[in-house]
Amino acid sequence: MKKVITYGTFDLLHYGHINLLRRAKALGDYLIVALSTDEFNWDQKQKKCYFPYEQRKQLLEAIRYVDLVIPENNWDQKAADVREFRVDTFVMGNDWQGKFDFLKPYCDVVYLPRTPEISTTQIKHDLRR
Ligand code: C2G
Repeated sequence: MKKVITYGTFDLLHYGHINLLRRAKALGDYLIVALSTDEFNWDQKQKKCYFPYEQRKQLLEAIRYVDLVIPENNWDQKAADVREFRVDTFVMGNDWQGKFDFLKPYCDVVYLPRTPEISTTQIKHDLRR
């Protein structure tokens, strides 16, 4: 079984996220999503989520491409996750191009093109108008 992992906040879930998850799953048979916790988002990413972790987790678990959701508590857990879950491929959108190449000794590292013109930031901005 070919296992894929990806990381993110996935707040205000949108079709850009779904495009990423669909393509990530297509790279294997089993997709793990490491979902940024509320604390990690706030302390390390300065992101205030609209939906708390449990609700973002519930949304992700309802997606056909997603097989397992685990917490992302910090920036430094990726190599351990790859080993613990015997991951074959690490996937991120290419806004992270090159940032996770340190994982190459442990697994394939794939950066996929982002979906243009959609982001959680954009959604929040548009809703404020
Ligand atoms: N994404 C995308 N297209 C968009 C928006 C997002 O392909 N229009 C991708 C991002 O590139 C990322 C994933 O969807 O791979 C999740 O996006 P975010 O929730 O914004 O994730 P981020 O805050 O970048 O967290 O340790 C890594 C971090 O947790 C990544």
